[in-house]
Amino acid sequence: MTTNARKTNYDRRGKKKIVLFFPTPAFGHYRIELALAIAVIAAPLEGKYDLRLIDERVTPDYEQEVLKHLDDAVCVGISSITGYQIKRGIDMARKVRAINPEVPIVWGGYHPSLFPEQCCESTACDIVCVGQGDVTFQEIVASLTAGNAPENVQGCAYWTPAGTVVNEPRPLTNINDVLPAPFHLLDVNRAIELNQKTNHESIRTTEFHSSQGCPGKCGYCADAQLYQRHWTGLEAERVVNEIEQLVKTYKLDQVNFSDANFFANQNRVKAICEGFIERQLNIRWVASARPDTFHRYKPEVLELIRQAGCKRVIVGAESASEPVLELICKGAAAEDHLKSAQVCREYGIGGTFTFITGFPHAAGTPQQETTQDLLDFIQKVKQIQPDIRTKIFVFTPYPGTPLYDLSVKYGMAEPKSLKEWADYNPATLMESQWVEPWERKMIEKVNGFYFPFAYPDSNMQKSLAHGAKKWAYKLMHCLALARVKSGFYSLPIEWVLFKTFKKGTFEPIA
Ligand code: B12
Ligand code: SF4
Repeated sequence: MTTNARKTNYDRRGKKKIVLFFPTPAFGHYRIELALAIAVIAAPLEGKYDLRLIDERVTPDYEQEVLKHLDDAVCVGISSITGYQIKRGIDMARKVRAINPEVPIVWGGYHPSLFPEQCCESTACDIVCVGQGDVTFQEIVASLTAGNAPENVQGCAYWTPAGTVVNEPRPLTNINDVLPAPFHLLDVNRAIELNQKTNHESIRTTEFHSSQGCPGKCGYCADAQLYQRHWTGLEAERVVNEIEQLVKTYKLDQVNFSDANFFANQNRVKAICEGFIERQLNIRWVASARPDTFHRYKPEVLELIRQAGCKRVIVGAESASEPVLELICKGAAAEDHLKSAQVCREYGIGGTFTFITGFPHAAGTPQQETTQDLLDFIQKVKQIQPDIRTKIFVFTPYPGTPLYDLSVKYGMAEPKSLKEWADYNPATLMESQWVEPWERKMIEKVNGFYFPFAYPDSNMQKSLAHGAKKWAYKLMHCLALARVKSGFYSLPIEWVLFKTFKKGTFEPIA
């Protein structure tokens, strides 16, 4: 797609429809997390325009649903994070252009916010919403329906034949001033059912976004770039009211908070838990916590968290090595991880502790924390509480972060266009220069297979005690424990057999 092929017409007077497309965000199997980004930007436009929210993963005939509304469309909006979602977004943009080259295409989300000019250089994109979208998108739409390019809209960039114009940034909006996400514009029931089917589960789960930003400064995290380390949370009462409504409407059993840092404010968490208990919501919930925050919560609040149905906290531990924790500016120590594990055990709250291996280091210098070091530490966590799930991700440098800049300094090739960013994802970075292929295999084998059998969680303990497969599980448990204790993982016949019969690992994040 070349720049001079553009026929975009910013004069959208008289147009009534707004098409918002949420492309599949990641390659491979991920649970469907509701497309809340497009719901939030749709909220202020409800009742004024005919809104079509289309999620590639959920909407049947999604392509036709996007393409059939173009002639009467003010614009087509596309949401994207870095990587595969761009690929799917570009694919849809090409189809839109082929049917109606005049309709402006607006991109928003983390990736376009980081590279507004680069995005507008691609003919897949005319306008970029930088950062929060609710007010900016509303103003972009107002500008287009008045017949103008978004010249006076803060927080946006837009293509013109003379080049891309980047407007001044928009100050952050307090999340309490943002309207509730209109879940009814998304096909929530279908998303729930698809998740139930793919994950073989009977519970009904959906996402909820209750705060934005995070005061942390982890060097691999894109959050600071968008929210400038400024955390704001929805008032507890609003969280409880909205969730109560969702539970009733969609008969929910579980809510997954998609906040960057749900536990940032202890008083708010306390009030939310009290609300859940008072209203007898009887739901389970999952949320993310920093390792240094969670174990410092007051015992009475931790008890409330348990009583209010917290099923699992997702703790971004990342590393147990002091130099690595310093490199990544985690602001937490290995001791914090272990204390958080103890809290999980004491209060009967499940945990998923995530780790990252393969942080950038100069050529010729050794990795500061080897895969074996990390596995040894995870063993300590499992010994404290076998119910804790542990995930090891291989580091992928995400743009807009200090560790991305360091990776480029150490020789990583930088994508230079929207199209090149489309191929940037953990799957294509398999040959990461900081992790050897054998280490990836080791992680999959030991963390994904031997640890869960060696330190069985409550589900596996049931399988060890009862059922037809009891003896097979018991045998696996003994073998795995012997392997873990001796550190001898060669000739992993049982692992090869397991992989032949079962795909994936046992431990989903939530
Ligand atoms: C849900 C989620 C997922 C979901 C869905 C992704 C998605 N696109 O929503 C899944 C599970 C698939 C996922 C996967 C991954 N994720 Co993720 N995920 C999130 C999470 C927790 C919440 C996103 C969300 O729903 N926010 C709520 C909505 C309301 O906010 P929003 O998306 O920012 O949207 C606002 C604006 O951006 C804007 N906007 C957004 N879209 C649009 C569209 C238009 C047209 C307009 C005008 C405006 C607009 O307006 C919205 C309202 O203000 C965020 C962290 C966070 N708390 O935000 C990380 C986050 C988006 N993920 C991230 C990452 C790195 C990943 C993974 C790589 C993790 C991993 N190691 O596996 C993978 C991706 C793999 C791949 N690329 O192949 C990074 C993204 C960094 C980047 N440069 O893009 C984030 C920011 C986490 C972080 N702090 O680093 N993730
Ligand atoms: S604690 Fe989480 S959200 Fe906050 S900066 Fe670190 S990684 Fe990002």
